[in-house]
Amino acid sequence: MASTLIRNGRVITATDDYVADVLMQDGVIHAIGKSMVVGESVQVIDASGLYVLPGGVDTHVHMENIVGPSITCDTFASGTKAAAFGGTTTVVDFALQTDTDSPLAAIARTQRSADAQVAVDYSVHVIIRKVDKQVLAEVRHAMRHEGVTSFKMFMAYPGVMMADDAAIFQMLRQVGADGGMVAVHAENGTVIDLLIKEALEAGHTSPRYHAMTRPAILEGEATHRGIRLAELAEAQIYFVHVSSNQALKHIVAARAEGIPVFAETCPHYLLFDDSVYNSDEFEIAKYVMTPPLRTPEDQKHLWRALRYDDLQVIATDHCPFCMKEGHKGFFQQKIRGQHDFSQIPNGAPGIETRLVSLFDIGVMQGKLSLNRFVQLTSTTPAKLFGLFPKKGTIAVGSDADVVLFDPAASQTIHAKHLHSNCDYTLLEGRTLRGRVKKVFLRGQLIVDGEQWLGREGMGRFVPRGTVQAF
Ligand code: DUC
Ligand code: ZN
Ligand code: ZN
Repeated sequence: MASTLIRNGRVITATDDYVADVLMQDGVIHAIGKSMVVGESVQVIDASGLYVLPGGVDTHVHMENIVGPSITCDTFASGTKAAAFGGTTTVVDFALQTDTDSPLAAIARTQRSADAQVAVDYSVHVIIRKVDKQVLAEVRHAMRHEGVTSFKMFMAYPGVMMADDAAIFQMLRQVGADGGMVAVHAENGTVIDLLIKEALEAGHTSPRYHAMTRPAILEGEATHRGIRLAELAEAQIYFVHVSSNQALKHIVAARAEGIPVFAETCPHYLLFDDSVYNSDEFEIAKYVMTPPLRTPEDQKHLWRALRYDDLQVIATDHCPFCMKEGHKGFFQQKIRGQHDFSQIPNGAPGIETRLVSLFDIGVMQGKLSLNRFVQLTSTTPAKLFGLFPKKGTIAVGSDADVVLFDPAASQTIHAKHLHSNCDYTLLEGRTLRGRVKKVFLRGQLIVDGEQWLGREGMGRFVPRGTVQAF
């Protein structure tokens, strides 16, 4: 395989920051040095003035996922192409245990769809809805033999996705003992469903009531319950999409007690607040995601937690649904909830704008150091989900997943220029500093400016190890 030398870029990892040459060969980083001399067969790329970052690792994305009665509008092909353009070279999606199949069947089914389509490397968390002896046996098998070491469970959506506390406890106990991770959606689902029913009965049907029926206190209550279950199970636990200080305060306290609690937030909770819901226009269905956007005060706490490591990951929860009826052949997406907010599929796009938006509002605004930016978007997600050091860093022997990032460039975001199938972006018209210039997947150039050089199916399923956070 051809070798490429990235000359004179500023290499930034979670811990280092230096100018060097990086030689990529046979899909991995072969050598890092100064003024390296290479043969004529090696392609040399001048990266002077550019950052050389490890490819982003996004451990919370939804392609072709069934969410209630809808399916997310990105295929594995479109979603991973969008990921690549945004500087993300590894994604962890979901395999859903349905009523009719088992965890192992869910993994196999997802792989059958993904393998031929993915343009970046990938893995899956298995969503576990019901737990019995057979499920627990398959979960253990998935961890030991399939390289699938994380599982997601919902405390929300009764009758659809919700698992009861005993099921979550059983999973925490076994997966924790085996060194894997249970990722939890923490909201008190039964109380939320009651609030939704009452709102609709009162004639409150517009999208703003999505937020009003999912108050932060119910995220906090479920987070606290999840922590206590993990404590009893003596297991590590990971909270997805943390949005509020109500949740954070329990996470901070538990970590201070020495309980291995980990958590992510998402760019939308840092970019926007609940003032967007001050309208009865259906347009705000764009912001119907779960949990909903919170107050500016919550946002301040999220930034603080990111700085002091009470939050360890920023993942997108890329869960796209179109606003326009029939866009790219997708019908009945957000519009399903035109007369009933509870029918709006929950989720928003964000996979392609994660790095650049966080670079702008985090690094450029002095809230995150460059090292911390890399740690939150690549290194720690790789460590928590068993991908490190193959993924998540620039080191000799790691996969040559490399992003050349121009900190001096800027761009104005428009949905029509992005690569997701989604017909909108929450960042429409916003100018952001920083730009992904080139992306390499295992040494192959897949994004070169606006040019797509990748192809469907070139991504690989990555068998993962256990949690590497201790
Ligand atoms: N939770 C997610 O993680 N994604 C989409 C919807 C939801 O409730
Ligand atoms: Zn969720
Ligand atoms: Zn999600």
